[in-house]
Amino acid sequence: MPHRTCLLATTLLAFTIAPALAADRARATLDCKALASPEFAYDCTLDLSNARTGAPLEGATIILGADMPSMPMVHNVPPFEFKPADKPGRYQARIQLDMYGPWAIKLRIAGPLRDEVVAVYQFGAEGSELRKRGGSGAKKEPQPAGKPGQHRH
Ligand SMILES: [Cu+2]
Repeated sequence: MPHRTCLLATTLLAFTIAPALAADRARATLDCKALASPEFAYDCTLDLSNARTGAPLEGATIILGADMPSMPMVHNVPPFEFKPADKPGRYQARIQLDMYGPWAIKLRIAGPLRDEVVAVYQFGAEGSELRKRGGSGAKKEPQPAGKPGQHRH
């Protein structure tokens, strides 16, 4: 048997097996509704599933961290922990931010799988709206020229 054929077969086998060994990722859908008071407080519902199989993630531990991508280190929002809600894969948490605007929400997930999901949501008087699904390397959004002061404290 020519050595080259053998090597090719081994390579193909490795590629076939690789996806099954890859760590599963979580798919997270976050929806927050503003409370009447206090200001900047939200009731958040999180639906978690296995991104590959679509199966709901039960028994997960989820810690939410929030920061403003345009102003790192300015806000000091404590982490919030989600509690299981009314259906499999659903969790809820009450969070307290300190202003409206775009927040990078980081979800640290442990339990049935381990993952970290980051996305930017716009938080306003009604609730949250997904702006941008993030990877791990948070890219800075270009500030529109001649429109400063969008982010005042
Ligand atoms: Cu801010």
